[in-house]
Amino acid sequence: MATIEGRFTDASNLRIGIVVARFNDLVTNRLLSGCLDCLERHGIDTTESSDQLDVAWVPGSFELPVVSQSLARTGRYEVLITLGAVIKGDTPHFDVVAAEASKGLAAVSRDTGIPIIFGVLTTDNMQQALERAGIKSNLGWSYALQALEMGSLMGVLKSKKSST
Ligand code: INI
Repeated sequence: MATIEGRFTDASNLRIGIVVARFNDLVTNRLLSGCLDCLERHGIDTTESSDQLDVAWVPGSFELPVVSQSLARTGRYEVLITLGAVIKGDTPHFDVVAAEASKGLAAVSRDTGIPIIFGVLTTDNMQQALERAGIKSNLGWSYALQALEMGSLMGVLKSKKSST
């Protein structure tokens, strides 16, 4: 029996792309800083000159899928992280934006075979969003951990494929 799982300790070869929505950037900037903190503490070079990490900004969560698709198709990244905040109080088209972001990202991930971490908060109000972006805990940290696990897991799967 083979147990196939990712690790958190072999990040040195990973290349990660992060796509962040500017809409509600009070929240998304905090998610990004939690994310970068976690990646840095797990050995990812997060400096300006890093060739392990790229950060792309888009206007809102609706645009996350198309830019993720573009990045995924470069073949450069083992894993992508998307960060957004869709807040119900702000707009009646909350449901549209949230649904298009989630469906779009799932489709891109399936089509390209690149795992995409879904770091889009969907909340009833700004208070709830801020609580998840640092006031209580910072989910950006969790999204980074999930990216490390998935990036590593994809490497394990690739090595299994080439050894069969
Ligand atoms: N984008 C978000 O990321 N969060 C939101 O809460 C939001 N609201 O409320 O409208 C939002 N809208 C912008 C949308 O993502 C697009 O950027 C815009 O419609 C242009 O295509």
